[in-house]
Amino acid sequence: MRLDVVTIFPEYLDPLRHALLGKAIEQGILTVGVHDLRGWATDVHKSVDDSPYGGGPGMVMKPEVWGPALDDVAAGTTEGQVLESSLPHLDKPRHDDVEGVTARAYDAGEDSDLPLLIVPTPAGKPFTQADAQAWSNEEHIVFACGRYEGIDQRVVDDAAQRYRVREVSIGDYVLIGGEVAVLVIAEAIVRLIPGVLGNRRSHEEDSFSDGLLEGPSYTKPRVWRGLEVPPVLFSGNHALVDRWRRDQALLRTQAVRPELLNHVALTPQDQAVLDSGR
Ligand code: JA5
Repeated sequence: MRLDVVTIFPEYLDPLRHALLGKAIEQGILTVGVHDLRGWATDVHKSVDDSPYGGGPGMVMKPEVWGPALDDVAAGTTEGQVLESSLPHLDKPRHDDVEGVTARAYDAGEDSDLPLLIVPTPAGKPFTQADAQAWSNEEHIVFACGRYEGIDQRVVDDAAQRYRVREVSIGDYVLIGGEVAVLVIAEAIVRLIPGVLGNRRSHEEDSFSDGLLEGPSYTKPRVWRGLEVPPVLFSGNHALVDRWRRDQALLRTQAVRPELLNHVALTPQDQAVLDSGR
């Protein structure tokens, strides 16, 4: 997978090269390019923003800077890092280069060969674990980081000619730019790429994977500051342990995120646990 990020604060994305994502890069599973938007500014002051039409506070990011930046990053013609892990997909014939396939208008729907453009914004659709799972199969994802009051909307509208565009929110709060949201989304995606999470069999026990929050976990010592580990975890009875963990997940979900239960298939036993409600 190749990830590109366009931002006016490239150093904010340094954590992408650390820990889990750094390991994926070393393993050759992931290539990351971080691009300074000001590299596409044309005036002497390298300005990337201007006052909003219609008035109001703040500044809006300029389309004449963002347009060429996203064109270049889509084409992979940016200087700097070689597109190592993404080279194979560039060799692949495009669908409309294949004999018998007729090129169609690019607004006739989404072309699955196009890279994915993710634009974090509090006005976007909520980013979910299902999105992370789906996007972990992408070959090329580009992130556009806004600052100020955001990016001129025509940039996002026009980018749909070269990308599959997704405007996404990571939660109902305001940030000063998209950079931190990119770190969140990138980590959620990359950890799901096969081979990136070293010693994990599957992600089936992750919170949200069965629609429930995960219950509590414990390790040694058996008693710590007078607090005991629940005895069922020493029973050696795997069925009993699994049932207890399911009960804990159900009860925690009911307590803190009850709306999630509307999308979970509940057995009569699950329902009884919830009704006994603690
Ligand atoms: C702010 C210019 O979902 C939380 C988010 C807040 C926020 C995001 S995502 N992007 C921006 C932004 O501000 O680009």
